[in-house]
Amino acid sequence: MSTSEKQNTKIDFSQKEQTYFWNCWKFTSKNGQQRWHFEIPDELKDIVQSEEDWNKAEAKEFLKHFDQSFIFDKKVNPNSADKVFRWIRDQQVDPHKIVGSDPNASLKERTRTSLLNGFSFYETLQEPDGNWAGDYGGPLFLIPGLVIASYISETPFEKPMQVLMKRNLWNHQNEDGGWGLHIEGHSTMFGTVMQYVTLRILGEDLSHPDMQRAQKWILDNGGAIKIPQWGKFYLSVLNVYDWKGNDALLPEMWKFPKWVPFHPGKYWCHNRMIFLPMSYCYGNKVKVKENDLVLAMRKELYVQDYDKINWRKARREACEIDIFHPVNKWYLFLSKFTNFYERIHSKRFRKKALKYVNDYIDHEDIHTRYINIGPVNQAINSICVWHHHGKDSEQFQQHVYRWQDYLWIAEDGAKMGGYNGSQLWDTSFAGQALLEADMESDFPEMAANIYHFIDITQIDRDPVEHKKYWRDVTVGCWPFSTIDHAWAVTDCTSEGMKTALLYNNKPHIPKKNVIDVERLKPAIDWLLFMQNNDGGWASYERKRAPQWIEVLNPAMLFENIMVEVTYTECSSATMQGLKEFMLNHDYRKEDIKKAIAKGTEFLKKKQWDDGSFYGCWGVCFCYGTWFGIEGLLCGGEEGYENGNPSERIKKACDFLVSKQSADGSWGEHFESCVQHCYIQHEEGQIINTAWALLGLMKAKYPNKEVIEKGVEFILSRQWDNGDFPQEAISGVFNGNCMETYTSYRNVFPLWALARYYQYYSK
Ligand code: LAN
Repeated sequence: MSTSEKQNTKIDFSQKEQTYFWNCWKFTSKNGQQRWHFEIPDELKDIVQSEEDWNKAEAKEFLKHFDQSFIFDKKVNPNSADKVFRWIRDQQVDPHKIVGSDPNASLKERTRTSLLNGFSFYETLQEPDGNWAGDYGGPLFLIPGLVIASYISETPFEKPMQVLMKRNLWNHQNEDGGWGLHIEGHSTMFGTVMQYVTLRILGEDLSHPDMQRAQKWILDNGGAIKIPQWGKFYLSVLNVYDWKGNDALLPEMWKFPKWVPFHPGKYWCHNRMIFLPMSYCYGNKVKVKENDLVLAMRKELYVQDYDKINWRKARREACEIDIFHPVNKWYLFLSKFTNFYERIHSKRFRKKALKYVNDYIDHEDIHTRYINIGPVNQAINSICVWHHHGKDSEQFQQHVYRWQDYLWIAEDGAKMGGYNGSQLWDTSFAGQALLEADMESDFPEMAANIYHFIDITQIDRDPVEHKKYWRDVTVGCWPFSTIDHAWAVTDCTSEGMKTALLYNNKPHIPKKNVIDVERLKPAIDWLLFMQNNDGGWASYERKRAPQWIEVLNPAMLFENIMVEVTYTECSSATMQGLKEFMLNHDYRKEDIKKAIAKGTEFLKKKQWDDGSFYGCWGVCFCYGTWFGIEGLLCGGEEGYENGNPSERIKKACDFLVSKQSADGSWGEHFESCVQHCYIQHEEGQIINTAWALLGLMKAKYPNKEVIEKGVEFILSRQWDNGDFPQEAISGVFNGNCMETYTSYRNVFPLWALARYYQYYSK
């Protein structure tokens, strides 16, 4: 058949199954770098040879059905279940071993069967280099930043990606027409306006009834003038909000003397690395050129005439529904000075400050190999780099290359992850769960690959001129995701190190390179250095400024973003890592002992009167209390093994037990994080159940009935193929935004079952 004949063939895409379209996505991973590529199906190869060809009738017909195959019903569960990734894997791997379960067998036997099936299944998802890839979505404010970066730089995504980005937004529109801060959240001005402009950039307009519903939500709630600070920033870059409507984001602040307590160099690194490119854009008033779309959006987004808006007043406008953390009067006071300075600023000084900002952005780009610390500064840095170095520059092209590292394809479309993945984190937990089940010999390749990934992900470089750019040296530590990312985190370093040490003690696990004591010493030095004066550990850095700086938090949507905060989870994990090291090596033993003792005192202060611990990175009290218990035990508090538990352990266990439901499960709603009090989910959740059980079993909680009911609940939820269902969202950051961790549904139930199998069934 000649090419022209082929082109005339009408392909009936309506007859194709959903998986035909899913199969257009190919996934690759190298050293943890996750990338999805769209591959044109054979039937279309001759028809679509360039981006313009997507306008041909047949290609459009394909895209229509392609789009429909990613329709997702949020009402069933707003959390997608990584079906595309898991389906693709299922096609690639040989069927894994399934052990038949005998319902009459003992709980111990059934737990063993469940573990074997669970790990067999989980092994099919492991990447050849040892890590687990997965959906790290959840927040809805990330893709808009990236789409704005692609729009201003005239670097569009390929058509199928655009289609799925839109599909993802449609899938997550709430019934009232708006969008939340994250997939389970109620509609907010920030969420709704950001998705609205994203859809407009991607080609939708008000002829679409769902766009009309979105617009109605915005106008009914006061219009885009009421978007909180980050939104004001993004809209200003888009040129649909005046830069004058922002409080000054002065690049000059980087030139403050170092002793100033609110010097931006002292902010929590995520906030610092976002303020950095924001100050570049503000200093240069970067914006999209006025065009038809800009003019149209100015009309669509406001209740008042755009040209008559009082922008100075607009700075203070914010939609009530959005406000989680109101701005403080000190912020209002200080911004009077910064806003005044903007009016009189010296051009020479601005130039000098911007030069430092540029160098700093380049520094972050080079150190993280253009991934950047997170999705927000990836997008805004891209805008700055495009503006400063130009579209054809090597630097900008490197950014564009890395955009893909953040994009994930699932059955609900294309989304931007909260990080470039959670590879090291998930792999460490999987490694520990496998060892605790004592099944490394049943899954030798999985075990060897886990070790390999931990080995190749240990950070191999320090930021150059680290002091100039407010960084610490981090060689020998571990990141949350990949070696390319290379920002060290306390608990990731501890979990990575702990896993390495546990595997080192298993000589039968093959290792290409051994992570020996010399390689661990720098991590120990860093962890000891990272302990704060209050005895606790923060996330990436030591606390650099007093907590009161939080009064300058302008974001409204998040808490604890201004300075590092010491956390139960990071502290508990670090103490456990240090202890494991001390059990194996003598290096700095006395320092470690002191650090653990001080850490224990810190944890005691974090315990609430009811015995619980608030979790900052997982939902919520179940997560925090699990870490609290492990940390206290690590610090020497007594569990139940001798029938004489310490008061604190007893209280923590009593708290957990008081939250168990009649069916044996624990189920906590993400609102616990937001409202700072335990809120029951209407359904039992396997992940919460696993965390509660892990804590109770670590303390050797003696009431077997409590534990066994929980274990039965987990077993009852496991599927025949060994996988577990995706339930409610389980991760959180800054008190208000939720985050998907798709691997948690496998790793934590298996870990809890492992603990039960080993400790309680003997
Ligand atoms: C993460 C993800 C992992 C998380 C743990 C390791 C679980 C935690 O114990 C320490 C903190 C850390 C590393 C963490 C910090 C905040 C992050 C980076 C995130 C929750 C992922 C996304 C989030 C980031 C701040 C998103 C951007 C939004 C802002 C409000 C700045």
